[in-house]
Amino acid sequence: MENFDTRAIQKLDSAHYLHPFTDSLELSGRGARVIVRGEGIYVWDSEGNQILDAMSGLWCVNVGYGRASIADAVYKQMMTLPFYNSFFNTTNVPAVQLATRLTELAPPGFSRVFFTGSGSEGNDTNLRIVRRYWDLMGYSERHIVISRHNAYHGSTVAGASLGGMAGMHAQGGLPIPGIVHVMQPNYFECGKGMEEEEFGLMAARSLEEKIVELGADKVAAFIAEPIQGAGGVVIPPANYWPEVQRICDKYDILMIADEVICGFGRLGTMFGSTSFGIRPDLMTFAKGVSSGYVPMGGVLVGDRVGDVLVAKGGEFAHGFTYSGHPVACAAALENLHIIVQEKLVERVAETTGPYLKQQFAKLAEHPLVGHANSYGMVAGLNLVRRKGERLHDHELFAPSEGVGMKCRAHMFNNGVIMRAVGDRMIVAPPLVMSTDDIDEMVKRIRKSLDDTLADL
Ligand code: PXG
Repeated sequence: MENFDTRAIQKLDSAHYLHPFTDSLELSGRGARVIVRGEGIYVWDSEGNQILDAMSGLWCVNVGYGRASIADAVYKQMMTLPFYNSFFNTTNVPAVQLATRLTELAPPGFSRVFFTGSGSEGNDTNLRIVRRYWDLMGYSERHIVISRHNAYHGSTVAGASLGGMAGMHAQGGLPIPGIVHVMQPNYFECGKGMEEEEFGLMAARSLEEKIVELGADKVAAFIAEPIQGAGGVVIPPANYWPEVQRICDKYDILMIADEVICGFGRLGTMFGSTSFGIRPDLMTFAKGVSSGYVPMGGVLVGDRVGDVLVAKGGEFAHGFTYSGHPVACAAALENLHIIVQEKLVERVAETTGPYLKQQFAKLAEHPLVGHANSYGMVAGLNLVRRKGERLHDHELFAPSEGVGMKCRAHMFNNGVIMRAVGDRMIVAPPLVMSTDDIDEMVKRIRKSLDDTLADL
């Protein structure tokens, strides 16, 4: 392997590179870990450490690292046509092919796609589309979008506003007007004193209460991730989504499913909405659509909205230079080919998803783990100081102790990457994992839990 001067790279890094969601001063003190290579489910750092990437990069490398066929598709497209825009009555072949393919893979009734460069831009696009839709329908008063606390919908001004992250809202006067938030269906954190089903209904009905409070004639849409990802892999109670769908139908509110994490096999279905019986009008996608090999995102537009935009809309004054970028589309096409060809969605549904669930259930026996759950290839476990009889009896650590971050550091040192959301440790591994790979991942996680416990 190539030799790297890690210190030199770190010095240049802290001098010139402002990282996303990072305290740059703190990072410059410790130096960033330099990731230099990936193959399959592993990445390597500049010191030669092999690390099992249980976060798929950032919830995106669904087909794993080192896929030559994607690199080949990208090379071929770059040499044929590296870029052309789709603005002025022009199009390009990969964009047409990818739009067609996505509508084939989507649930029935999604005939159209709007391309962007990221999930954030996808959700900005959603905000523009739903307001435009209601304008065209003659209800321009319907402009408010309801989202949920702790949702993550991106980091652009609209994306961060749609998201429900208090830390993001505190910086820069967000959310922008016309976006409001309701409860998240997080039973572990918010359901004390209630049965899970009772809590599920209450969380869903917080949406109905908000609609009634605002007036349904003011509400354009509800946006949500089928399972909240960055918010901590929040798997809702089984009765939550059916009730939310009922409420949206009752008040004729458009449903936007943010499939940026849940899409493309993560939950054992091509789109997470299908797993929960959600009937969205719009679906945001990014990440897994290209497995992160190149930036790509967009919105799958259901016919209720798409037919109106096209038939009544005239010009829709929205778009990006890189909407339908031919190279990104070529990468996504090959990535989707791999997902279908290798039956990765079926693998998650039938084999690795159930196996991951079993293994995480075993991790729940660890003295530090108060609760563990999973769905398809996302899973999380909650670190607790002392276990109680039931879910809400556990004694939690104080946030200031930073136990999750300490545990995350042990994970890195033991060669596995997990994400810490407070004291909830989460994984979203590549969908190409085998059951043996899951065993290896769980072994490294268990060792790191032991090391964290020894620290305390
Ligand atoms: N929607 C969802 C559901 C996401 O998870 C976005 C939109 C935005 O996508 P872009 O491509 O604009 O980043 C995301 C992104 C984390 C973390 O801390 C998660 C994301 C991004 C950054 C950090 O887990 N998800």
